[in-house]
Amino acid sequence: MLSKINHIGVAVTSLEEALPFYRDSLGMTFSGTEEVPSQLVRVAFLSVGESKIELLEPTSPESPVAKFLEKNGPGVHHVAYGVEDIEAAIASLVAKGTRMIDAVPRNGAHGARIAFIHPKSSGGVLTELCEADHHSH
Ligand code: CMX
Repeated sequence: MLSKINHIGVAVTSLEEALPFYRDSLGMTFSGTEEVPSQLVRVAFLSVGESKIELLEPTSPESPVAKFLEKNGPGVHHVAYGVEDIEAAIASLVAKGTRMIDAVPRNGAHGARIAFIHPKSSGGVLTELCEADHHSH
């Protein structure tokens, strides 16, 4: 069902302040920023091999990332797995009793379709399913 780890999300208070460590100190490839209105975040993408790190900055106090930062401070926020067919993956998880935050996929960054599993159903790790946009490039 899962193809690979697509990315790891890291909550930050400021993309500008967080970027130099990843881009300059760790030497990751920075491929730009994008606002994701459906998630109330602005994200910066960095890649290392075929894996990505997604830095997440809240765009509103209502953002789930703003709430996370308030409670925990900056740090690892979620793990996202690539899936070929997100509806099939959601249906299979629901059939096994998993609690979804998104029972219907939403639009994520880079034209991907995403859905979150509730951390109560995944041992405290916020887990995302991510179906890449096959038409993009
Ligand atoms: N990782 C692990 N646990 C988390 C979490 C996270 N990132 N965010 C919240 N939680 C936990 C809280 O600690 C809390 O646990 P307790 O009940 O034990 O205290 C529980 O989930 C509920 O959290 P809450 O603060 O009471 O409720 P929220 O209103 O913050 O809702 C959640 C939590 C997970 C439903 C919400 O944050 C959500 O919908 N997240 C998914 C969407 C998201 O994070 N989008 C941003 C990423 C954007 C992107 O990648 O494009």
